[in-house]
Amino acid sequence: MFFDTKESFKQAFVETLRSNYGKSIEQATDVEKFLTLASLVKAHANSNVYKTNTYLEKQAAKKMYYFSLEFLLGRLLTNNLMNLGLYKVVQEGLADFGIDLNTLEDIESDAGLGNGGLGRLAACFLDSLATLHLPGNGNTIRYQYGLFKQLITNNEQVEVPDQWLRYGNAWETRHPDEAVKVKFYGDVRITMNYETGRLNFEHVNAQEVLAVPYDMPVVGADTKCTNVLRMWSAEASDNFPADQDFIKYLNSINKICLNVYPDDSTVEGKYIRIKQEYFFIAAGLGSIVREHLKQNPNLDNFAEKVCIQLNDTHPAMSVAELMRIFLDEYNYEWDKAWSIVSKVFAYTNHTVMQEALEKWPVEYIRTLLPRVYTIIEEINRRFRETVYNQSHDRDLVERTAIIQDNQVKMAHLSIVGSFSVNGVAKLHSKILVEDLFRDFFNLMPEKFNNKTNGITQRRWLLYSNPELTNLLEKTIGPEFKHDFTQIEKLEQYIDDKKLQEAFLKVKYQRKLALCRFLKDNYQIEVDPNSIFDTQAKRLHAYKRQLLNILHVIYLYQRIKQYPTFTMPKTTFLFGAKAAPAYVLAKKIIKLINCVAEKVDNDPVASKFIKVVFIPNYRVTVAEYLMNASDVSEQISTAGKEASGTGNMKFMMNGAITLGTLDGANVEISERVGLENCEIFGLKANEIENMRSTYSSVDYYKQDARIKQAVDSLLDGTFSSVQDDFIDIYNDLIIRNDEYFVLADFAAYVKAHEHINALYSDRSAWARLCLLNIAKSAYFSSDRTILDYVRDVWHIKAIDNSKLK
Ligand code: 26V
Repeated sequence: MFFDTKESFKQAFVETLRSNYGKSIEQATDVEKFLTLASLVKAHANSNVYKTNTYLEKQAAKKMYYFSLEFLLGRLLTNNLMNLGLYKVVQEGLADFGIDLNTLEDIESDAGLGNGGLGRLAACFLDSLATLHLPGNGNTIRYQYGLFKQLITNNEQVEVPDQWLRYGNAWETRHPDEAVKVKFYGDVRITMNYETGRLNFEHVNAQEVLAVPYDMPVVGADTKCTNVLRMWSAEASDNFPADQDFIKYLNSINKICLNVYPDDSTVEGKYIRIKQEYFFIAAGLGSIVREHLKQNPNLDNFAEKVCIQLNDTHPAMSVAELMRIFLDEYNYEWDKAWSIVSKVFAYTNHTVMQEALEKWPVEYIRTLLPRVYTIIEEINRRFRETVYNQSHDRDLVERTAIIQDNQVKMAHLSIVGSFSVNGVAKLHSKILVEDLFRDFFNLMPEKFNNKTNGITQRRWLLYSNPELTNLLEKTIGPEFKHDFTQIEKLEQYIDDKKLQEAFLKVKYQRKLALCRFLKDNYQIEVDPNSIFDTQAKRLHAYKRQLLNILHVIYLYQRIKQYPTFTMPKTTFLFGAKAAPAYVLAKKIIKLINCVAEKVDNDPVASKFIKVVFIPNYRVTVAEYLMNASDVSEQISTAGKEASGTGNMKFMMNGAITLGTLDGANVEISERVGLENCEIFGLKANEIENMRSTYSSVDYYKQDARIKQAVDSLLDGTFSSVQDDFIDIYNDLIIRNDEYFVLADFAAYVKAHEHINALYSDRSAWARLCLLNIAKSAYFSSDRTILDYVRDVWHIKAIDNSKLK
């Protein structure tokens, strides 16, 4: 039921509650009220989907599809109400019924369909695409469970299932009539077509799975343009051989969409992962091709109407699958098919970490996807030939091959099959062309480009930090809310003492909001008058949470040893999930919690420091945490963090970056100025030059502070369990500290001391924070999206006034 005023909302709410649940407001539960409200908002959004699609059909417009195994959406109610401009109407309407909108907002669970940065980036991109009236849809898996929920028990991470669908997903619509059949296993039957003189390839004896789409509207801000996130779910197909065990069949189908990134350390896990990857791209391509053929006589103009962004290599099999569709289903010749298919895909790389670069054993892909495998083989054969003809360099042919050593290299498949390859920050893209993909860059330099990541200022500033938004609006007017480049205007006011005071007040209010959140949800008490120094991101050795906690240990030891030691009271906040099979990362989580406990129980140390590990870090936690922080810890080993996006969220909310010259920190420091953030430590080239000669033991022996902090890992200070942290010790001392933690320790201590000095001058500090906000325009995902549109996608904005 449509509403756009308070009165029409109230009527729709009462009637829908009655027709959906047979209840009045007094009788309904909060969950029923939430679901009713969400259903009204969804209906509103879907009517805009209709308008958008009708317009796009008429225009025969080109569309972009973002293929990603992860979309870390978080909650959607606030975001959708705000973007639709209905927040106030609903808030006031509910208040008339005595219902607090915040209570309903808190019912919604996070859609945690992703691991971290890569998935959240995809969600920010969807928000910007719709807001900029651009036709860009998402394509992914409808996971039954999101990323695990993290509990901290006895200071350790424990994983439990994230039941995000417990109350159903209020935003989705199931479209069983648009299902696509996806085939696994079986054989390839090759027959001769005597009429055409060509070979026919058929995938036979396959296990067929039905991919059923669920669509969620993606609402833009102040526009009717509404895109769709299509999530695929695996179901049983009718086409099932009667002689097989159907329980086995059902079990294997259920595993495909069971959860985000199942453990792939086992053979079975790897098969499921490959199934997931093929499942969502085959379904996605199937429906895109079907859609195209409704409006076009054939696929000849496919690349003019469709562009597909591959979010990392997880959807890389798209290249081979689209070739299969062209060759086997629409009888294209290889060369013609390739000339079209290779103009459809663009690939984004998100990591240079060797362990994270996907390679699959040939045998797995051949077993699971026999026909697709033969196509990958042919792409590989032709590419090897091209490289050889171009270079006569057999080593180069081996290095760039797609199939090599009985493995399929998904990054190579992606590069060969795409017309564009990009990194996600300036430094990262430089490392791609100079190092990781150097050979490819030399062969095809025109494909490579950079697209520095961004975040949506709507979720990360306007909606989650209303106090700062109000202050900014009072200072520079409302234009920045629609055109974030206008935030630059703030720079002219940063010396205004009144504004500085007002900013510090806002920051304090946000600290109080975080304190309340921590108290209500985790019974954690934090002093809002302390410095909030935060590191929030996945736990990984290269991100160096270990450097952070070693520094806290060092402070603890100073406090205990020197009665005259003093420092501004600081709360060190951590939020981090470790992969369930990542033993070292889990130990670091335990260390952080053990240090937290030790400090809490020490009356002297807790005067100066407090350590907080926030359990179950997720989008909703980040919405409280980022804007309450004073210091943003971005301390990865230089050259390892592709971009980082948390760094941008902190900056936009007026926190000072304490970081290495890595990922987007480089561009943050360029924009705000080196003197207005705290950059420390070895640079990427210095790390590379040091790698062969580095000896962590030397640092350990020569710096008494390091020795004392590291020794405390073994002497029982932080755990009564014998050798509890010996793995961490060994990693630093015996395995020579792969991520240069000890090499950067001294510089890190100094950087903190400098930050403390800056913080003590409240007016100067506030000025710094305001300058950071003013310089954050570049890190809006609106800017990133416009860069992709200009250089890669070439899609056109919809004329909002024509959406009726
Ligand atoms: C995954 C893994 C998994 C296996 C163990 C090692 C390892 C190392 C890194 C990764 C990351 C995979 C891709 C990813 O999430 N990259 C992140 O993408 C963000 C958005 O572009 C970017 O801001 C982060 O810097 C980057 O780590």
